Amino acid sequence: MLQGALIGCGFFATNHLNAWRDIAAGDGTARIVALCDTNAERLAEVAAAFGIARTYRDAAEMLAKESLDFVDICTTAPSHRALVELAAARKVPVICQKPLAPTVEDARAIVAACDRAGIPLMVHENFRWQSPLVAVRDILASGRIGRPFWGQVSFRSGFDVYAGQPYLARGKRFIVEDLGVHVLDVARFLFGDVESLTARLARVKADIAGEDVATMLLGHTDGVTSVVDCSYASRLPEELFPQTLVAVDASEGSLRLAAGYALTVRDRDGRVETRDLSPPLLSWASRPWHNVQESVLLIQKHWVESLRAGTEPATSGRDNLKTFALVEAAYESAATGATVRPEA
Ligand code: NAD
Ligand code: 89V
Repeated sequence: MLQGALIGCGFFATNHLNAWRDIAAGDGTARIVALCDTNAERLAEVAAAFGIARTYRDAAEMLAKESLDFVDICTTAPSHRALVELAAARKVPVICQKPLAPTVEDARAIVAACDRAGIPLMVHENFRWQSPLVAVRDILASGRIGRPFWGQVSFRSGFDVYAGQPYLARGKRFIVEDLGVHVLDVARFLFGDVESLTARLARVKADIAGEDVATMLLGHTDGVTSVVDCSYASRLPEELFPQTLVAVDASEGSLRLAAGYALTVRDRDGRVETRDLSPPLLSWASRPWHNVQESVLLIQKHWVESLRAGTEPATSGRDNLKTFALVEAAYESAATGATVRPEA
């Protein structure tokens, strides 16, 4: 059984820990043996909730004392580089939450540190692991609707994300950096790498520092044109947080993943299929987060499989730099008004 430690016991970490507990109780391939958080109160609370006795307030001390097969970093971006570099110095494989870093320089330094140490790095970029989105990708790969030429990946909501994650209201960069990174990654997952990006951003909510609306036009290298749009300022008849909607038009058919995980496919023979792709509600999950929570379990299982097999995880650091480049390109395009060629 692989022995891991989790660093950062805040808002999102309980999802990681619940998923690790499922894995330990399931096929028993991995478990969390130690926890670290600089906040003593939070550390004690989470340690008690998950029955993890070995706790540390300093990651360097934990890495020195524990014999670990991996660390799972679930702190916010400003701390990622220093924490990954500590793990890399001890050659401990790393999972690091998104966004990988606050700057492209730090993101590249993180990937380089792991490469130099010869250790795997997986960015916890979990949206592409949501089962409805995996099902969409499988349909595209099957050729049932032919060759995609247009797509839309859309996340529009008015959900109060600031209540659980107050730091989201304070950053000069907000929706593209925090949520756009997921949705842009889904666009890459479905339609391939991107050669051009044009973006417009807006701030609608008055009392936040960054942008809460983004509309991006992507030119994919395989010829697909996609629209990726995100909003936390949309007051819709039905609140869909945190659903990602997808539309694809292809040479022989089309596909729509609509509200409520409702899939409609018109295939190359003109047949129309409708399917409910609602994700399961795991025992520890709660609506409306359950689709994200399922994806946390799936990406962590993938990490364990990759680590055991010695293969590169789907959202490795190297892969994630390409998604990170789209985030940078979006901010550059919005600032200059130009179409930008993303640089990984
Ligand atoms: P949070 O602020 O609630 O928790 C972070 C925790 O890390 C805090 O308890 C803090 O004390 C601790 N910490 C900070 N620096 C540390 C250090 N150097 N050593 C040890 N502990 C340290 O943040 P959160 O909302 O849980 O978000 C954590 C990360 O998860 C962010 O990067 C966020 O973007 C990401 N996130 C991802 C998803 C997803 O679906 N993938 C969803 C929500 C949040
Ligand atoms: O998934 C995330 O990274 C979250 C949220 C869905 C709120 O944007 O921060």
